Amino acid sequence: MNASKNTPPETLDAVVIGAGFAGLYALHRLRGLGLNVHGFEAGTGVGGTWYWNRYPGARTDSASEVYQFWFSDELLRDWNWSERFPAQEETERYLNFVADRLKLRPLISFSNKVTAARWNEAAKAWDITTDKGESVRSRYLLSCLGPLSEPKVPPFKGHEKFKGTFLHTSRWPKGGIDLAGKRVGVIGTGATGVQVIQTIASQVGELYVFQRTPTYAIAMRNPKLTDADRTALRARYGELGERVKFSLTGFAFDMQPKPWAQTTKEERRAVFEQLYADGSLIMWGGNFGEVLVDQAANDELSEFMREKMRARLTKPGAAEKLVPKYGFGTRRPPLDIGYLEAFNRDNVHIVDLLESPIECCTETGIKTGNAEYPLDIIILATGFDAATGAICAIDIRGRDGVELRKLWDRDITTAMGLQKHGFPNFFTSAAPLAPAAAFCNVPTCLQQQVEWISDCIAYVERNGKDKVIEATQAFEDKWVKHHDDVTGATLIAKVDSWWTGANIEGKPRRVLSYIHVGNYRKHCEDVASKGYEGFEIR
Ligand code: N01
Repeated sequence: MNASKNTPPETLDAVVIGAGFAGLYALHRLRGLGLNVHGFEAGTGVGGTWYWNRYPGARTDSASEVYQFWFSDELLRDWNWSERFPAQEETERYLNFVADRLKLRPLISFSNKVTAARWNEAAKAWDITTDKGESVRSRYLLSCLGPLSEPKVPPFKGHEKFKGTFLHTSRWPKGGIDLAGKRVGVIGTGATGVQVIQTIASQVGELYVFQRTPTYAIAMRNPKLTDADRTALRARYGELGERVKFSLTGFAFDMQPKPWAQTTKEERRAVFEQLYADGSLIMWGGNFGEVLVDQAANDELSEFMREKMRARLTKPGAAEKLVPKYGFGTRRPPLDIGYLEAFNRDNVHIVDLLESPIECCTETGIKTGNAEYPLDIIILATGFDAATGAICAIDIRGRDGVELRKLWDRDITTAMGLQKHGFPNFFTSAAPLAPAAAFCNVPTCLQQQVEWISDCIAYVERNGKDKVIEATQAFEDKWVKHHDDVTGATLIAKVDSWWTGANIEGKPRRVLSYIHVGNYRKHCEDVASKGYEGFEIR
């Protein structure tokens, strides 16, 4: 033990799992409290989502000016974004820049995956083990695993027989893959599938897109930023940093101020056109609030979006397959750069799995109910076991040996997504029943959660006799009820998607994310201002 400079001491104040946005910030904040803190990261470097998702075309759907840390003037001053929606390489580079500036690397054990954590009541601490045989004891344990880190790999029959390359987008090799001239199959058309398909369509020989549910696509507007643009944006950082905090979705825009019922159809159309022209998620998070809860309002907006999509498709029959029937915004709508136009190409073929599902993989490709597709490469853009998957991949046992994954196998509940009753001193970010699980510009929500958690730990350090904090069952139940009341009133609750846990077989159904970033923040601030009401400190 303690052989390398990154090896943690065996007894720690805090352990942070994951070195993405949340993990890096948590290490910085907890070290700032004077705690002895250490991070474990499964990857070889920092970046989290932006380390793992290096598939062709990966980039943010959030504008760079709101996809960054707000707490440090120095970081804001010294980092120069090159475009409005930065690509994976740039976002990963940004997080490396942050890790270096804050001197966080020596605090992290890389290539070290936490596999188990057990609450030790006698020691009032967590006993944590990793796949590299590290074993440490820590008073606090923080999950900073991100909402979308556990890949969903559907058990396609016979996939092990396939002789070509078979991989999930979030496990793309660092050196890339030679796609030139190859016969490639992409399964899945969510935000990831969209980016892969639009990027590789012109590189591959033949591209077969295996689609089950079509996706909405908002044409992205992604200008390169000039020095003048950056100067103008920097001048607004203070204002933008405040706006993201209390918005609906953690972006620097909010829903339309005028109620739907007080506008005419023509006025609404003008608003839709204006939002669409921005080429960003303002089309979704800056639209009329009614479209999230009122079917008739949602139908009108959905039809507008369908029109926009149809106008981009030229092949006969393509629109019928590619234009969604479900309501816009009830699943996460991706931004795209030529996704729909890719289907106008002769080498891109849509395979409609609703007509004929995948039966199996063969040695040479994919077989559906009515055809066989010879392929060199199969790309799974099949998504993630969101919000719970990565946490449940760790064997976490709380008081009396209770297993977290067994609880969540029955019902997914938390106290504000920050703690779970029965798991003292275990804090979660991007966990269910908080906006960071899905319905948020994620860095906004992760920063808020890390700040709340670190302030809470500082409070417990000062006020707890044993320095132990745990959400009460009563508080957790109250939050779950409130969460269900808020989210159950939306159209999202009625639609199958990863947002409702419906993409994973057997996963208990619940809208995973709390809806309304600003309201969530107010709830969190209220709890803290009352001495962490709803949490027992001992
Ligand atoms: O995953 P998804 P994702 N057979 O779950 C299909 C964020 N993100 O990785 O809907 C056939 O959305 C599935 O079909 P269906 C963003 O928040 C952000 O694309 O289950 N198909 C669906 O089409 C996003 O929402 C960015 O019928 C199967 C697809 O696979 C989230 O990550 C970029 C299947 C999965 O779509 C997740 O997006 C990328 C099966 N057995 C991602 N199983 C940016 O910010 C699944 N599918 C830019």
